[in-house]
Amino acid sequence: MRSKPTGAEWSRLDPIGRGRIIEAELGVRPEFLFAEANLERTLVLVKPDAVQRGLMGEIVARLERRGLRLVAARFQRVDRALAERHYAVHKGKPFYPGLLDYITSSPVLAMVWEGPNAIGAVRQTMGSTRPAEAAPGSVRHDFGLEVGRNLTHASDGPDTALEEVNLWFRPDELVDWERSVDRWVFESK
Ligand code: IDP
Ligand code: MG
Repeated sequence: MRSKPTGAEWSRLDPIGRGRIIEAELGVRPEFLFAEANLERTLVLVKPDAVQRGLMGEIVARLERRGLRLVAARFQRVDRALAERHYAVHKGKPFYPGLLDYITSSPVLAMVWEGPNAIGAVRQTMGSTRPAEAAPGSVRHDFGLEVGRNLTHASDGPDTALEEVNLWFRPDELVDWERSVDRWVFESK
């Protein structure tokens, strides 16, 4: 049984990676060891329709106000290769060609956000995939009508979050930082 990595080695690992190491190497669920273990990172895209409609600020503001912490951000075009990798799971579905056209049609704002249970929290803030079914108050409800123009992407689970963060950002682009308000937002701080 190896003890957990320390110092720089530890801080370079993303929270999901840290949790996995704790679980694999110590044989215990990470939440029993560290209060920070439910700290998750998730990939968020402000898709082309939301960028074109001037909703970047609105969407960032909602995530900030929720208490989530920004880890990385890049405004960029999406080439076909990146679009295909990001949406590989949907290859073969009827909407796949249209989805690739949509996501490559205009720049996106790609971001990583973190916080306690951030993956579920961000999905909740964005709302259900189909805007007509999204909860009132969610981004997709408040600004959308159709599934093919649903404004945002957010990772849907720990495995996809890790894969997507690594697909869109290099490790040195992920900023480890603390806010003075963290202890007023994160109970474990
Ligand atoms: P998600 O974005 O809420 O995770 P997924 O089911 O993973 O939803 O689908 C990925 C994206 O593909 C959706 O956000 C939406 O842009 C698009 N999409 C999904 N289903 C349809 C559809 O039936 N018609 C058109 N586009 C769709
Ligand atoms: Mg999805």
